[in-house]
Amino acid sequence: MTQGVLQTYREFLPITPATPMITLGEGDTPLVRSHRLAEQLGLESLYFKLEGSNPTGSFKDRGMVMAVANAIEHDSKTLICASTGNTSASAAAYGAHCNLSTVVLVPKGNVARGKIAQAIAYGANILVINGNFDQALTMVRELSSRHPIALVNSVNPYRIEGQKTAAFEVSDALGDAPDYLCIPVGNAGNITAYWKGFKEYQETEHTTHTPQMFGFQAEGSAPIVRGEIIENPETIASAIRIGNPASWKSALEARDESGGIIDAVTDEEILAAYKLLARLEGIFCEPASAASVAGMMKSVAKGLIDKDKMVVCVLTGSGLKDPDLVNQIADIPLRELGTEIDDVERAILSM
Ligand code: AN7
Repeated sequence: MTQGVLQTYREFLPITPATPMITLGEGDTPLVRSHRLAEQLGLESLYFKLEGSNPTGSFKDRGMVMAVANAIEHDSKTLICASTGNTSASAAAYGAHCNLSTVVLVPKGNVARGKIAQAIAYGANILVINGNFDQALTMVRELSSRHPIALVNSVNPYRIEGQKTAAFEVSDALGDAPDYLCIPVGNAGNITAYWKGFKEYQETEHTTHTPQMFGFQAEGSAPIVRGEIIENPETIASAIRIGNPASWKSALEARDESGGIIDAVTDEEILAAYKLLARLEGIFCEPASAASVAGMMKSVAKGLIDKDKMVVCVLTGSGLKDPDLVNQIADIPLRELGTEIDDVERAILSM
């Protein structure tokens, strides 16, 4: 039976005797070694952390299980979040699992279809906001202070606690921390969580060092890189279409304490990496996730990554979340035929 992250990492988590040890099977995700992309780039050891293998298809489940357990411990009956899609899918799933009602605010027109489908399926109360993620987050912060409802965005410190378990898993799988950790940055909760996890694992002598943290924003939504709030963020990677990250300061700390970088990648670079991952590695992630690989490739080209060192790219969510986007890279026409075997044979032989 699957243990889940609360049980597996309970000594590192804010768990009390009153915390319900809930799980949907989150965590314990694969760390897959790259073959073809690593070879193309001349990298000795490149790995992908497949967070799309979590129960709702993204890394959010690690933090959500902790935040929801804490909400239940404090007698909350309702969860609320703003979301570019994955947080709402995760909140809705754990809310359903624990018989809580879940309210999600999503920006109109900028959430991938699969993520909305999940919130609907899990029975969340979905409010579509005629504004962007940052405006929705401002509202849920205020509403959760006015009412006894649990805010489960990553401004909730229990989310960060749960998410840091991914850094433990990466370190356990490799036998030590990697040298570089490449990760997409949106609201900046995940880079904050990984950095906290890597530091705790070093302090407790599970690892000998911490990685350099390489965070990547999308060019049209790169407030941290530009050093200013972006009022109208844009990017094809809708998950990280965020102009005023809540964990801005701690993302800068992760960068500076680790000797890392936070850089921007263009939508073209994101789509190129998205396609390469699928075609060279057989890994279908969502576009926001591909930002980590796009950024890694850009950093290799700039000479910022030592090719002999160990590199991990975090692939934060599944490609199935955003099926419409595959049209942007699809250059394979779908051929329709009848049921004549000779026609099918001719088609195969002419490929
Ligand atoms: C696939 O779901 O913000 O920097 O509301 O879904 O911790 O925000 C999602 C973010 C990267 C960025 N990859 O992580 C939300 C939301 C994927 C994501 C990020 C998100 P953070």
